[in-house]
Amino acid sequence: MAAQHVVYVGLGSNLGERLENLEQGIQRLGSFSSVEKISSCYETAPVGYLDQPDFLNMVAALTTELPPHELLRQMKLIEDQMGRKASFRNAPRPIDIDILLYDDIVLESPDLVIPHPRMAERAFVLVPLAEIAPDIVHPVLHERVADLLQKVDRNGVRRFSTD
Ligand code: PH2
Ligand code: MG
Ligand code: MG
Repeated sequence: MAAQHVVYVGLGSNLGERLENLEQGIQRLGSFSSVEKISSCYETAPVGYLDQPDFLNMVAALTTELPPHELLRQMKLIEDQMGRKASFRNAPRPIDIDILLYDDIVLESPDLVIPHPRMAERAFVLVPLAEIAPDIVHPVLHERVADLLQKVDRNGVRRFSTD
């Protein structure tokens, strides 16, 4: 059996039925990985390009045999199948799925950088990630996720009720 890798992915949606989009995204991840943990859902103010609707964000822990670029390809397929249009960077989207951490690898290639280069600045990533993996150590910054979270402003990130 091929080795299993532990991967943390961030999911975001700010178009259409946001919660359904995230749930469908998670379900589709299950076709090539085992979804081990899912964070709560958070409603978050847009970061970067501000003139767009609020997001729902969550983080999932997966195990998979897929190597990083193959995992990326599968995640892009989900985004395409779920109607994401290629437009401008940070544009509103029904679903965005990003690899945050992949085991403790450090990878810099033109189309994929792991750990995700902006994860340590983003409360919409760190709040849900700290909920399911507070003790994971960032392999470049060598700091725990819970400690990284202490350094960011978490205004604009609030629990979203899914009942
Ligand atoms: N994703 C971005 C840019 N800005 N802001 C929030 N709140 N949530 C996101 O998922 C997000 C964002 C680029 O992918
Ligand atoms: Mg993103
Ligand atoms: Mg993305």
